[in-house]
Amino acid sequence: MVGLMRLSPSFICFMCVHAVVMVDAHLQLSSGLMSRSDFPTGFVFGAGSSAYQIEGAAAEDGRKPSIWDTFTHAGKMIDMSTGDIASDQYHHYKEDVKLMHETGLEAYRFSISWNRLIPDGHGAVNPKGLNYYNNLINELVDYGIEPHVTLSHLDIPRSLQDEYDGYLSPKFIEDFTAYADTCFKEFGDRVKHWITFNEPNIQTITGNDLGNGPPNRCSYPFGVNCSTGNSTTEPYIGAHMILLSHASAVQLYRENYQEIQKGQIGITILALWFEPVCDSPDDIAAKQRMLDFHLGWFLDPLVYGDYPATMRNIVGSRLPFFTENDSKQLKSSYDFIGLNHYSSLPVEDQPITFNKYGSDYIRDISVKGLSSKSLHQMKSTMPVDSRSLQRLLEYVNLKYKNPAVVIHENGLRGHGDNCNAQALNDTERVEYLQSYIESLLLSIRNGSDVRGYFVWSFMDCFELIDGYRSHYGLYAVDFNDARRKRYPRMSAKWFSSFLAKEKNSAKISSH
Ligand code: IFM
Repeated sequence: MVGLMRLSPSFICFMCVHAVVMVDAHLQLSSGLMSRSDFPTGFVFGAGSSAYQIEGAAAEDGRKPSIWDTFTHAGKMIDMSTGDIASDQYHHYKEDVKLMHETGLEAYRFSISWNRLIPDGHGAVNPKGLNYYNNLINELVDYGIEPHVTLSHLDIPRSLQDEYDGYLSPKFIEDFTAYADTCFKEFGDRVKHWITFNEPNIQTITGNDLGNGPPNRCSYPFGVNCSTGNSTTEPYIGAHMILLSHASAVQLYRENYQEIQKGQIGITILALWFEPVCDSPDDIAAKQRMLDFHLGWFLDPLVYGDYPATMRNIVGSRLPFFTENDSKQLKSSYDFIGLNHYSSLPVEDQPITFNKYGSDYIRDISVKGLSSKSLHQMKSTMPVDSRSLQRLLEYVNLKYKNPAVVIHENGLRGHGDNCNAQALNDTERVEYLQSYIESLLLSIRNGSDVRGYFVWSFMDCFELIDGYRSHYGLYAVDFNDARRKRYPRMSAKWFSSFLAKEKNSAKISSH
């Protein structure tokens, strides 16, 4: 029949994925109705950073290298960059905190550099490192900005890597707990929100499977440019040790500090959402496998005390086992779960792929969607679909007993020159943030227990994926300027006015 054509399955698949993006554009247009005061009492809005990405002063005041210093100094970044100076917050923290205050931030999420505080990973505390973090925390507290502190944001002391392969060794648990102890003891009178690890579910994939992040370990035929490693076992061993280290630090906090300091502690994982490319049973099953390997890998042990059955079935004995005691210690070892959410990815069932950019973890999951090229590129190609956040939060609510959740990272990547007029007039980012914050509000109204939201990132910094070739900041940083001058983007102004609304209405209502 003329005029009737058969759509090829691949075209139909193309449409399912792209329809999502188009519908979302409509959703964004309808926004603007929400305000700060729509969020529950106690809900906190902030923005974030991490030590290696923002501090600079890499060789100053007694700081010794982390695995990131080793990686960047070996010329492993695509743009050959390092975090040696980065945004230089180490020298500009006072003006940065003032900027946060002017923006109206209620909280600032940053991480402590373990190797600045305890340069050898264990042993003596560096007084200058201690002084720096005390000053930063005091400055925040003076301005009424809550410090939310990550203990390990993908960086660990190089000395521990050299000594015993870092988080691949059980020795890591003891050293991490001792480091956490120092932080609780020194800063816990003012810090009430602790995050043990940031994105361990990506750390071990990039660091020990693909090798495209520190500690740059992988094995043939997976990953690229590693001199040593085992992609088949190390991601699982590393994640296991990190989980046990987290549980040990939480136990210490609960036993020795929580009652007096009255803080909260949790862990933060990268939490993408996944959509099956087609509605076929195979793709739907692939989506669930992906969720189990991505979220369940950490959330199942934390909520239920063991890895998801899917993982055990597929990974077998390469997946370490928890003792009864481990499981007990892990279960409920959080006051909140931190989720870093950027968007959703299409997932397609795909039996076994091998190529030199492939990942053994992805081969285990047998999905296509993350496997091609490399995992570290994924965020640059993500479609914008703020409903992915609603789906994620609903899934976490239903599958993991509605835990308290904090969205610790959400933001939009910009590419290229970060200080030109177009980069400063970042209307796309404004739309992105507005649409995601709206989705968040809808999720809360739908019953999710979300306690906070942090934009990634407060200002441009050294990006883990591609150094200074991309940026997420509300503020641009001129990396060609010795003083690293900061410039507000449109998104900073938008976020500021969004946050100010409540203050205005609060003032009005108090009269
Ligand atoms: O910059 C990173 C951050 O360190 C961890 N989460 C993703 C961000 C953007 O790539």
